[in-house]
Amino acid sequence: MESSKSLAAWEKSQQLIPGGVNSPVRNFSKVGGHPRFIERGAGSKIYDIDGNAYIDYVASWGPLVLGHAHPSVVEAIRSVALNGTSFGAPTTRETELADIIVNAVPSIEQVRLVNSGTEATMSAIRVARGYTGRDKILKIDSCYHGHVDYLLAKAGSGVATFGLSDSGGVPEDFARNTLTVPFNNPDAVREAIEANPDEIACLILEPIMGNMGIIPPREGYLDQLREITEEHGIVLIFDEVITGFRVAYGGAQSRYNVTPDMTCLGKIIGGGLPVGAYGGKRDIMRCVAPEGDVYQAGTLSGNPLAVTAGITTLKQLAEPGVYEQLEDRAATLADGLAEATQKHGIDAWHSRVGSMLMLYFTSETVTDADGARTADTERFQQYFWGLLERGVYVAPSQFEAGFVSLIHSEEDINNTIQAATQVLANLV
Ligand code: KE4
Repeated sequence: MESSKSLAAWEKSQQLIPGGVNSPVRNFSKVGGHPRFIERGAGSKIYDIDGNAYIDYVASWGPLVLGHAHPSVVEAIRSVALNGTSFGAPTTRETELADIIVNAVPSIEQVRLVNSGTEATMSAIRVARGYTGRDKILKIDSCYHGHVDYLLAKAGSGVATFGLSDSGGVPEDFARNTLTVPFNNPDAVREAIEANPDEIACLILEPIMGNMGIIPPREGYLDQLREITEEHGIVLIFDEVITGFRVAYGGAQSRYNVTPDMTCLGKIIGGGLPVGAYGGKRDIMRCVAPEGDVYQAGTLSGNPLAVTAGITTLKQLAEPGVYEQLEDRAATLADGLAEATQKHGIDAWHSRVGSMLMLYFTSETVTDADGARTADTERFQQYFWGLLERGVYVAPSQFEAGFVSLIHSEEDINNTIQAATQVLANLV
């Protein structure tokens, strides 16, 4: 497969941009080799600068649930741009997007638009701290919520120890108030709360883990978290940056029928342009400036282009049959991959919720980050490159997610299964 132009582009970009990329996961460090520089996307496919075409399951890490360059999204952006790109003043479009979100997401009575998922989670936690007057936060091991200093903390040795910084440039003191517990373990949450009575402002989690592959909540887990946090006056925050409008129109909270106090959104609500959002119960959101004393701001928050791309995308998702189609296409793909690993005697754990899925190369079951870490990343690397050479682009890391979009055709799915079967047949 020709990739000399991408290699040359990679050599140049590394001179000017740290690691040659504007976000670490793009640089293929988890699978080796060099990244493919993308020229364009159309529907279910992306095309690199060497002219190779790929069926795309990264979907810009989730936002492109309608596929690339969806005509109505592109047209909406084009027409809005003719009237200006940003005013630093309110527009009715922002209210329209807020209205869609409030009506779709059970926990959200008021919402503030920001520019990324990181901003959304950072702001939601600040509001939870302001609302409760408490400093400590509880998070789940290996849930990722963006690059917020005190969320780049790793689990200490004990089950519920204080966070230790997990990134350069983050002082230990910044992680000190961050407690980390394993996913799918309500007792660990209870223990952490009992060990820090009346000190924990919030519990933030991805209701379906999407940053260690795909790990669904065990039956009843989310309900138990709702109960425990309610009991202790702890703000329950669902980080639905990935799952919002992905696994259901109302997100994971509507799929599992568990309503948190606050929700963070991103990705899909921007339709491929930079939008994040955080929202929740009115009496919590009234803490946010200028109404309340919890400060949060953003020059381009709610700008017309990004908001319009989001509105256009969400309107398409509100159409009947959308989530059934996503479910159906993703199930066909997941079943085909499972059949292929069984046929070739490959140890694998298959995980799927709605249109997000991941295949782990392990003989273990994967119910938390420790389970995910048993995966054979060498085998994943072979799988990744085998698929790429056959024109299928999956996430360049065992610990990310795959996304099926509305534009993936039955032919795309069948071609992907065929390619995966060939690759799995030759795995060593
Ligand atoms: P951003 O700041 O990247 O928009 O969103 C941060 C974020 C927050 N919460 C969840 C659950 C997330 O998954 C993310 C970002 N996701 C990663 C990939 N899993 C984005 C890709 C990247 O970092 O380049």
